[in-house]
Amino acid sequence: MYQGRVHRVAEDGNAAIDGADRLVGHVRVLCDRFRALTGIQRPGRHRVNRPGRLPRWPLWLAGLLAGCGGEMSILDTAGSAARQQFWVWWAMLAVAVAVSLGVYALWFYTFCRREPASRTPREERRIMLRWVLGGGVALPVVSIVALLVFAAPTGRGMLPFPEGEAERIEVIGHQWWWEVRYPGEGEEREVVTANRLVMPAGEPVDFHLTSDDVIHAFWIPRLGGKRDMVPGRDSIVRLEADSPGVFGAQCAEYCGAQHTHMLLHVEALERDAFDAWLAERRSSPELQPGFDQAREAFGEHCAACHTVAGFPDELVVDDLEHDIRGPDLSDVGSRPSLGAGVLPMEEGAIAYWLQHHQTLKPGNRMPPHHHIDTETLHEIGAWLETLEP
Ligand code: HEC
Ligand SMILES: [Cu+2]
Repeated sequence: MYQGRVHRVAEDGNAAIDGADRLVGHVRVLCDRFRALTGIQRPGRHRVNRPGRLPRWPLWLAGLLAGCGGEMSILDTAGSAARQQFWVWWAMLAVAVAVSLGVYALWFYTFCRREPASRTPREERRIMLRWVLGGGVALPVVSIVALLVFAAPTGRGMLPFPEGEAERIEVIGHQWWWEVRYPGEGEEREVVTANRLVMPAGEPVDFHLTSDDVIHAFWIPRLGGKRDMVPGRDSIVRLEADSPGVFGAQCAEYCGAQHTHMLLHVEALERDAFDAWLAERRSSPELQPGFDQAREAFGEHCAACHTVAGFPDELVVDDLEHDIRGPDLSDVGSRPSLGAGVLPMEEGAIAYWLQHHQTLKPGNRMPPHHHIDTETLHEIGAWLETLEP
C-alpha cells in the first residue's frame, strides 16, 4: 500500500515537471515579447545596431518610476506619520520579497533534486513535521512579530496622544462627497464646508472621522493614515503636514458607484493664514443684496438639501420626503472644484454642473433639474459663484 502511494507521488511529480516545462515555455515567449518591445537584447547574443533607433527601455523605467511621485504617492512623504509608514512599507516589502524568494527557491529545489534513497515512514514523518512546524508555524510567527514590533510605534503615532493637544477638524463621509466641520469654542460659530479641507501646517491635527451612510475611508497618501469612516462611530487619526502645500486625498473604501469620484482637496496653510481663513468664515454671515430671483428659486428647489449660511428661513420650501443632504454651499464660490473633484471651478461651472451633473457623475444623490428652466439655473449658478467669505 505504501509502495502504491510512492508510485502515485512519483506520477504527480512527473506531471508537475511537465507543468514546469510548459511554464518555462510561456516565460520564454513572454521574454521574447518583452525584448521585441523594449529593444533589450539577451547578453552574449549578436547585437543588431540599428542606426537612429534608441533603446526604449529607459522610457519604460521612467514611466514605472513616475508612479512613485505625484500628489497621491505614499513614497513622496510630506508629514511625520507618512514618513514612519514609508519605512513600514519598505520593511514589509523587503520581508515579503525575502519570503517569496525563499519559497520559490524551495519550489525549484523540489523539481531539481534527485530522488533520495528510500526512507522509512518514520523518517518521512519527521521531515514533514520539521517543515510544517518550521515553515508553517515558526517562520510566520517570527516574521509577523518582528513586523508588529516595527510597525506598532507608527500606529501609535497616529493616535490622539496626549489628548486635546491638537487642532480638531471633523470629516464626515457621504455618498459621494466630503463634509468638513470646524467646531467653534463657546459662542463661536461652527464653520462647515465640503470637498475641501484646509488645515494648519507644522502642527498635529486630530481628524475626527465618521460617515453618514456607508463605510468610507479617509486617506491623504502624502500625510499618512487611511482610517475607516464608520457610520455611528467617531474615529480619530492624528496627522501633521511638515509645511504648507496642496495634497490629494481620495476615499479609500469602495462605497458605491461614484466611489472614484470622491476626491478631497487638502490644503495646509501657515498657522496665521489658517486662522485668517477660519476667521473669515466664522464671522456672522450676511448675504450680499441682489440675485432675488435666484434666491427665491434656490429656496424653492434646493434649500431642502443645501444650506447657505445666512439664507432667510422664510424662503426655504422643504417638501422633500427623504433625508438626503447635500454639501453646505456657504463658501462654494471659493472652492477649487465641484462634485468632489469632478469639475474644476470657474465662471459658469455651477450652471454647467446643475444641468449636467447626472452625466458628469452618474447616479449621484442630487436629482436632475430638468423641470427648472435653463435661465433660472444660470441665475442660481451666478449667485452661488458669488458666495465667498
Ligand atoms: C435631494 C437633495 C438635493 C437637492 C434638491 C439639490 N441638491 Fe445639490 N447636491 C446634492 C448632493 C447629494 C450633492 C453632492 C453630489 C456629489 O458630489 O456626489 C449636491 C451637489 C451640489 C453642488 C456641488 C457642490 C460641491 O461643492 O461639489 C452644487 C453647486 C449644488 N448641489 C447645487 C444645487 C442647486 C443649485 C440645487 C437646486 C436647483 C440643488 N443643488 C438641489 C443634493 C441635492
Ligand atoms: Cu469610497
